[in-house]
Amino acid sequence: MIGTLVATAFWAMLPAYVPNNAAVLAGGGRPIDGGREWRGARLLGDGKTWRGTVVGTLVGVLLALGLNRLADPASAALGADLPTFALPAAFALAFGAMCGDIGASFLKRRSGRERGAAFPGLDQLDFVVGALVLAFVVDTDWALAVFTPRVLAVVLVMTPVLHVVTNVGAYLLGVKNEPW
Ligand code: CTP
Ligand code: K
Ligand code: MG
Repeated sequence: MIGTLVATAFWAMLPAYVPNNAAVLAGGGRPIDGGREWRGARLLGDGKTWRGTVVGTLVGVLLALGLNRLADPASAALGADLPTFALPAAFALAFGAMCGDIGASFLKRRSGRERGAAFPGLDQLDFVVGALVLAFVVDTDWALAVFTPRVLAVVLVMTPVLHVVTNVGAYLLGVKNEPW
């Protein structure tokens, strides 16, 4: 019961989990804010680039399309009813995750935090909120069917744990500058 709930939550959120990690690998090049400042601090900072955002979104969408092909066998194997992703939903999850992360950087700069500074709580959930909000806006019926209250509860508990584990892992591997 709880196993299928966790499997469904993880599966449904994978297209939102992967973009930020892809952006870390693909990042570099021109910052989205073009170096502009607002009220004495960078608008977003050098950590939010066009390349990272575009590649991250693309990787998330492609992953969702790949999951679509695996949905039937994976559902049968796990005894779960794993959802497929229509293109609008796939895009909303991936791009929404990137937007949530970008919005968090905007808030970090407004609160005097330099690039790379930690903002506990926000760091672990910014992309989830962005992904879910955009998914509910773009494909409301799909989002209501997939993200039931119980699945949402699992997502909100599971995501911070996964975020900490993947970021510490990326830091230890040397691909990320900070372990958050
Ligand atoms: N990245 C990117 N574009 C994005 C998001 C991330 O290029 N939209 C890349 C950047 O190279 C960034 C790295 O991924 O430095 C790590 O992402 P993150 O931790 O979100 O950025 P920080 O550098 O920590 O900057 P901030 O303080 O603004 O979060
Ligand atoms: K971040
Ligand atoms: Mg960071």
